[in-house]
Amino acid sequence: MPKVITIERHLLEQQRHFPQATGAFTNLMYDIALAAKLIARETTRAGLADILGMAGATNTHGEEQQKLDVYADQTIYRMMDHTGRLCIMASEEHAEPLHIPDHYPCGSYVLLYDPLDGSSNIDYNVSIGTIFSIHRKISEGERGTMADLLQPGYRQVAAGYVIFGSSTMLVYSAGRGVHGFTLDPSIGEFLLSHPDIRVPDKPKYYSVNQGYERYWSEGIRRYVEWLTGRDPEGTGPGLSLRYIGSLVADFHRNLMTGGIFMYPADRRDPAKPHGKLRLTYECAPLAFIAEQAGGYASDGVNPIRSIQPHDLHQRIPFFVGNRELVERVEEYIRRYDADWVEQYREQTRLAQDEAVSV
Ligand code: AHM
Ligand code: MG
Repeated sequence: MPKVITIERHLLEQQRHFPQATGAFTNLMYDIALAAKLIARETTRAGLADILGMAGATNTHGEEQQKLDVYADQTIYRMMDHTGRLCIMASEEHAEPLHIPDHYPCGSYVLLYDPLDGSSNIDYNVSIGTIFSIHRKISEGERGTMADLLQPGYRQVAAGYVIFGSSTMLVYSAGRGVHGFTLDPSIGEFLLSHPDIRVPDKPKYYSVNQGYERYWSEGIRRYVEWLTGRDPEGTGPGLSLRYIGSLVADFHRNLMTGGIFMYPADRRDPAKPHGKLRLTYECAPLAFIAEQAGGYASDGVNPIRSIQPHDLHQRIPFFVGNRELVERVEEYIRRYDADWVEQYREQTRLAQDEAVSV
């Protein structure tokens, strides 16, 4: 009989590498897996249950929330608020930090999450996902603070995502490689199906919303020409295009096949010069996974992991995938978008100064 490794067994085996571990991290991951199962149960019934459609409320970005977003958001919070493992949380769906209620104890970890990313796809049965990022508490005092939430990506203890697709998978890294588990719905267990995931050396796909090409900078346009082998020298790798429009699904596919995902800054909306995706909830955790699998992530100027967030909901350009592809886009941006880089640096510096003075 093949060796069946449940997520519980895997986590306990990992814990043995840390003799001082109290088990809090292992249990936190186990709580996440349990929340994932509950969300999976609802997403797979989405077409049947009377759950589709808008819940009526709008989230912090002015977008209408759908019922499953609300369900996923509340499920994660409620699963975590009383365990004594976390000191503070933040969710993409809430403008403000989520504090642990006073009557519950606090622990030494910090959780940031995007409860259900790609929710505009729910109505069409397209894969969606949950993304999470775990830090250690750095503030003094019992309760967590904003300083605990606004830590750069390189300080993450662990990160991961759950993809609700043709099957449900949980993929995570705690700094010892990237491991993927598939939910066996018949026994309700996540089983280790993808140990030690590595990005293949030879990339297959590039993923970007090509419909926005007219808003792209010179650097991005030339880079995509290169990717597709249409550059003047004809030296590009000639990749195929795949774009689902659901970050977790696009990221997961490229992690397995090799390639690059990008959501660059564009000129569509002068009020949003920094792209769409959020540093703390989306880019930093996926950057952590990518790097643990041998890839790399950048905002086009700096490694994602080096960026000090100044706002919980900060948006940044995002390029992630095979290292040489991401480094190449940085080169194109340096060469063709120098003005933009200068402006981006200046805006980031001002936003950071403002955040510090508040
Ligand atoms: P959401 O957090 O509102 O779900 O938006 C994020 C999603 C990502 O999953 C995806 O990569 C991106 O939006 C797609 O955006 P676009 O439709 O502009 O290409
Ligand atoms: Mg999102």
